[in-house]
Amino acid sequence: MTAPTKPQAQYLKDYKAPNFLIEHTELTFDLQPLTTRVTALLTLQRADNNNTPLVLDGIDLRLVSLSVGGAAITDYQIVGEQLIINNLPEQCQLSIVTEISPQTNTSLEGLYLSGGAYCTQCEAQGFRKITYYMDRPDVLATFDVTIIADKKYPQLLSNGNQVDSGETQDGRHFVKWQDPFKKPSYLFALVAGDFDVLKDTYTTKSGRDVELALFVDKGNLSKTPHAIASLKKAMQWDEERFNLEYDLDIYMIVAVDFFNMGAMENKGLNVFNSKCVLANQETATDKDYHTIESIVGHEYFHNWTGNRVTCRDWFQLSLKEGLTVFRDQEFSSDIGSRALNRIDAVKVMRTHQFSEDAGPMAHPIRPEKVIEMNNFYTVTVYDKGAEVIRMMHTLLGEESFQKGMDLYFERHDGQAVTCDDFVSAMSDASGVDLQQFKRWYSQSGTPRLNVEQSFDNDTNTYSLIIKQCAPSNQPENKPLHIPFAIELLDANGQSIELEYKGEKQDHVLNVTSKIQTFSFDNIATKPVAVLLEDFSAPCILTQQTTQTELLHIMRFARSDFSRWDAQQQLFIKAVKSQISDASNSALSADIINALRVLISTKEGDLALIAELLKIPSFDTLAAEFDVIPVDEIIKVTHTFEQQIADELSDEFVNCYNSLQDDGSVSASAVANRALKQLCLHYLAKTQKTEAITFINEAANSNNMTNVLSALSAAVKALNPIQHTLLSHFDSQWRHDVLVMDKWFALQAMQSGNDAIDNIKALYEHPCFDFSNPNRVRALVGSFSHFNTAQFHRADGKGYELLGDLLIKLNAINPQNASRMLTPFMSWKRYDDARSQAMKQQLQRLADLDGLSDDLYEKVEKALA
Ligand code: B3K
Ligand code: ZN
Repeated sequence: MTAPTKPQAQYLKDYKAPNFLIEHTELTFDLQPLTTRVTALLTLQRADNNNTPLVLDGIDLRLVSLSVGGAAITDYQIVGEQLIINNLPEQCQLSIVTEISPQTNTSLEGLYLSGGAYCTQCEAQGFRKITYYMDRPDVLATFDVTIIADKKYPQLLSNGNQVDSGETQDGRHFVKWQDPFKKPSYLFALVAGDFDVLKDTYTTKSGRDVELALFVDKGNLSKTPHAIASLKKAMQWDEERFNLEYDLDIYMIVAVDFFNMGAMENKGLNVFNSKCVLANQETATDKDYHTIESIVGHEYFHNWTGNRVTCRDWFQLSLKEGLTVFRDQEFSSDIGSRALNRIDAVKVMRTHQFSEDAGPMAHPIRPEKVIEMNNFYTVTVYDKGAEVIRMMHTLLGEESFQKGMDLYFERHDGQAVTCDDFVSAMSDASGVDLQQFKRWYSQSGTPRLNVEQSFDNDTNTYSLIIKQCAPSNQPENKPLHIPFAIELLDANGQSIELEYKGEKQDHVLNVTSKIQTFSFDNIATKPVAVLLEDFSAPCILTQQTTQTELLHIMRFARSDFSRWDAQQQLFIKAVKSQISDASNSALSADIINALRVLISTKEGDLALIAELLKIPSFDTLAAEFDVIPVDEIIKVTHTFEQQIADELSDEFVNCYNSLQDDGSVSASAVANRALKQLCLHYLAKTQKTEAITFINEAANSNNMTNVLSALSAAVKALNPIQHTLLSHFDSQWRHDVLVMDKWFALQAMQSGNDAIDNIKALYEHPCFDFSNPNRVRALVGSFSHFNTAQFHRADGKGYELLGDLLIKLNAINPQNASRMLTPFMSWKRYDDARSQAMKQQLQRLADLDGLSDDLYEKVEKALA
């Protein structure tokens, strides 16, 4: 027996421009579940001067024929996943006929048949599962696509504009599409199915009418208005803020049930996971509404940042993803609450991204080595990538940033480019030197900033000494250019004008060296400093701030984000202090009073108040420790929550009663529900008679936000009412799998000792399906991420459950398996017993025959 070959890594440094161009691609699909025939006609043009062979990528394809100008080609080899053709002329039309089997393709990559529809997913390298091709983002071609299928699939869709349709001689039908914009293969899409369609139109700023079409499974039309309204908002926002208009005559979105991620920005034909499209008040929560709006926006914004200008190679993924996340965050902030959106983004950074950056999968936002590209659609490339764009925005200001965007499109429209090209456009348009800043693209790890403050009473000078330290896992890192925003507050909570020696100072400090001092004078008394205001850089900040100072910031900072940040610090300090000294067993009266003021006065944004009353998540607290004290964190947060619930129970009842809910999705109704939900969360932990009344009332409402807040409060508080509520929910919603995902997620939170057995029993539930990523994530993903006590059980049974699942998913859907593996990546951060038990599961995977590249890459790094 020969040992399986080790998957090969690709390196950024090895990039070579393609030796052939594909100027035009014609594809004909004859759709059949087990044998779909794909005929590809590629118009090739040699791009080098050597007689190098044409190397095409292909996986799981049956080659039927290969010819040039009608003559069969014999001078070729198939080696592994490549088709190598020798001695091709300078220019030619290459015809390739292959066969594939969509029905047996459970990887949800390439062309697959599921939920009764044919669908494709080509990013990053799925096109090679459809036909032999130069499946790389820097090969751009125009596409003509003909789809032939049985009439039970009335809608046959692809990119661009429909140019022909009709019947075939054998009673089937066909549709032909042309996409006039050159695109790489990863943006190709095909969908064939029987859908309901919601149609609409949008008139662009320059007066062009664009047809909008949203395709959903039959019977779901009532759940489409929010997505289409979101699309129109996104189109208008991109015109107003970025001066970018849509370019084709039609924009289509198709919602499918089987999808590996949220959505995909294929040119003119977005494919969406149905959970990121379908919503009405009965079935979707306010959070779902927000997510849908943001993802619809994200995919739409890709039309310029990703499609019109794309990536030269996959190492540059953040070029389109970091930038597009920045754009979608700005969209959500402009049309909603900027503070809440910032809080959400920073939570993701501080929990998931910082932990990725500190663990075995740490990579710069522009990675340099990749085995399986799908493993690099990460919080680092996306969210840290967006923070890097945001820092440039902070350094340049909105006006210059927009000039940079204009220059970027002027230079690169229709091209496949690099992150360096983007930074050059920003720097050239603004005159801001971004040379040192570019290190953010090549250095991984989270920089630490140690800040010391001093105040000189004699000169009325206040100084900040900022030390920039390389992350401990990247000791060689060079100093970064960090925009460090601050606010100084006086004793009355007023913001102090920043000046030094008679000159005004900007509130964004340019930190560029390992150690730097910034001084401000003309300050009467020692100020309270709000540091890293709005999280102006993705860094870990260490500072000695007292509880009194944090309460002052929480009350007075001009940035609502920073008020929340101070609240987080207060709780983190309290949790740490209790863990290190059990005699500090309660939150101080000052903290409780600050919370009491918030809930009683209800001043400002109610959704923000709800955030200010939440204890930091397990992940946020875990990030504070080198070795995560699982049991202690669970115990202390439980104690603190109980204290807040008991001491403020009257306030929660009053607050709950005072909040009106008109059932709409207006910002104020959403904020009201958010605060009601918070009240319910605490009240469920008390003996208040109102608690059960409120829970029942919310659980029986016809608004899913209220229903779920009742169920979740009951489950988390171990309130016996949970059993009746859960079983009622199951019988009410069994017909709607997306709603049932919420139920699976609640079931996954069960904290009794039979939690693992419950989950195993739920594998048999009629709605559960291992091949559907939504189901798997709802049940086992929620368990491993949020049911901390049971997942991290001392007997290792929680880890074993995940290990068993990963082995199963490795064969069904490696991409989903790899995503589900994440909790094991930080195994070294737990106590000995837990880390050994997690390692054992990783070892099981390492020993598995037929381990996918996706899992191999992460398991190998984790165990290294
Ligand atoms: N570009 C896609 C993600 C593709 C993931 C491939 N595994 C969605 C997005 O970021 O918009
Ligand atoms: Zn994206």
